[in-house]
Parts: sequence; C-alpha cells; structure tokens
Amino acid sequence: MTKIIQHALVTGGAGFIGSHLVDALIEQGARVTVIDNLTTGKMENLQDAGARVHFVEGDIRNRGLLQQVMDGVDVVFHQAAVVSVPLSVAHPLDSAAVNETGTLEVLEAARQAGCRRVVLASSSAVYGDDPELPKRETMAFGPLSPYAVQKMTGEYYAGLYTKLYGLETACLRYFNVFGPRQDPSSPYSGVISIFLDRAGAGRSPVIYGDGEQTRDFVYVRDVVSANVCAATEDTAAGKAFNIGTGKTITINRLWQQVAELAGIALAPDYEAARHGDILHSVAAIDAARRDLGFSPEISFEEGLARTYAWYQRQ
Ligand code: UD2
Repeated sequence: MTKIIQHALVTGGAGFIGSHLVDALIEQGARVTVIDNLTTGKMENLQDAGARVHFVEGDIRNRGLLQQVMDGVDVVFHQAAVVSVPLSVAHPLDSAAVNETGTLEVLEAARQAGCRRVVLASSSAVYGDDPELPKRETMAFGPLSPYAVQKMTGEYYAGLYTKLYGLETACLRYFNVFGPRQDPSSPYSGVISIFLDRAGAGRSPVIYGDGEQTRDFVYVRDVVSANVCAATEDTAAGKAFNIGTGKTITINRLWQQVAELAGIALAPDYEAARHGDILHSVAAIDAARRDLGFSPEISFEEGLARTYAWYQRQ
C-alpha cells in the first residue's frame, strides 16, 4: 500500500539533495519544514520553494529545537550530515557528533513526536572495498572510514528503533549523486561538480590515478524519487536499499563527456590516486526496483547536460 506524505521534515533541507527533495515534496502538496544549520547548506537552494517551506535555522543536535520542528510531522527525511569521507578521517569526533549522535537525536525526536516513518540517507561507503560487484544489500558491511562507520551505525540505530519502538525506518545507500546545486568548491566535492566547474573556467581537471576507476552516478532527481517512495511504500519499512543506476562510467570518459559538452579540448592533469580511493563501485538495484518501484529515469548523458546547463547559468 502507498501512504500519502502530509507534513515532512527535511533535515539538511538547504543542502544539495535535501533542497531538491523539498521542491518535490512541495510540488506534491505536502507541508514541508526544513531544519538546516547552513554549514554547507545554502538559502539560495531554497529559492524555488520560497515561502512555501517553513525554514528553521538550527542544528539537529539542538534537542529542544528538534522537538519543536518535529511537531505534527508524519515523515522525516534525514539528509543532514557531514558528507566528506576525508573530513571524517581528519576529524572523526566532529563528524561523529553530527552523523552518529545527530542521527540518534533525529530518531529519538521522531519517536517521541510519534512520526510514522524516518528515511535515512546512508551511503555506498558502508560496503568498503569489497571487490565483489555489483554491491548488494545482502553483502557484509566493511567500513573503511569514520564516515562509513557513522552511516553504518545510523542504519543499525534505524533498525533498532523499528524493533524496540515500532518506528518505521528505511535507509537509502546513495552511490555517486550528482546534479544542479552540488557545490564544487571543496577538493572533496563530487567529481562531476568539480569537472563542470573546471570546464566552465577553461581549466584542466585533475584526475587521481589512471582515471580508469569507475563510478555509478545517479541523478539527484532519481534520488529524490527514491526518497519519496521510501516514505510512502509499505514494502520499504525496515529495509536498506542501494540507490544508483547499475551502470558505470570511468573518470577518464567522464572528463571526455564534460569537455565535449563544454566544447573544449583540454587534457587532464594526472596525479597519484587518492588514499583509500576505491577502484570500482556499482549498485545492484533489484531491491529498490522491487520494493520502492525505483527506476532511474534520467540517463547519465541527460543528467550531465542538465547539470552543465545549470552551472552555466550560475
Ligand atoms: C563517494 C561519495 C562519498 C562516499 C563514497 C563511498 C560523493 C561526492 N562522495 O565518494 O560521500 O559515499 O562515495 O565510497 O559522492 N576524482 C578525480 N578528480 C577530482 C575529484 C575526484 O579524479 O577532482 C576521482 C576520485 O579520485 C574518485 C572519483 O573521481 O575516484 C569519484 O570521486 P568523488 O569524490 O566524486 O566520489 P567518491 O566515489 O570518492
């Protein structure tokens, strides 16, 4: 059975993925509240939503505030996080405070408020570098960074909250998400945002390693659809799902496509592979197809063209 979302809370709703989710929820007629501390989120990401979103600036670890924004909410989409893997390696306590304790705060506040379901943003990082491909949800966890341990722990807590308190949860293991509003400004930003930024500036990109590593890039709108289904479908409760496309592209090919789009011919600079970089990553999405009715609709080429157009307008 499919349930309707009446009042959603999006943590991290001013961020890249969260803000797209906000737009989609509003379009569907849901009431939407956002809590975001604007550390990496930006108000301009909520421009389209405008006055239709109830925006609250604050941290998910502010218990009183969290209780307030949870009032009357039936579905929580927990997108707030410190998303950088290398940052979690450099500052494990700071990232754990948000990704682990913050997630527990969100689950606990949702339990106390009597929310129906919490959808958590997890990550393909939980699989580590298990060479078996594609990654399946039945594979063992193999976290290789504090970030991965934190996401894994969030999934364990979600499962516990279902068992102990009957709070419905669903976890989405994002693969490499891309699209408009992804911020290219950090060296650890998504590679597509960095490449598009470089191409726009007529500068060569850096490719770490030989560029033959592969990734499963999924367009943000498809990730949003997966979130909505994870909140509305009865079959999603209590489960974790890979959210990718099942297809891959090498980083070399990615730059070729970006250069073609931009109409430039710039050779990349090659540098040593990043410490801990995994070689190949691709999702098996059978479970998401079956239980969420998930089907990626935006092809990689189409998504890249849309994202390029967006960066050009910026
Ligand atoms: C992604 C997620 C991360 C985590 C991880 C799990 C993003 C942005 N990050 O990290 O949060 O879930 O997957 O495994 O989605 N690269 C270059 N040049 C650049 C930047 C990157 O060659 O300027 C390479 C990089 O070395 C890697 C690939 O491109 O091989 C993708 O890098 P990324 O940072 O976009 O994402 P990833 O897969 O490391």
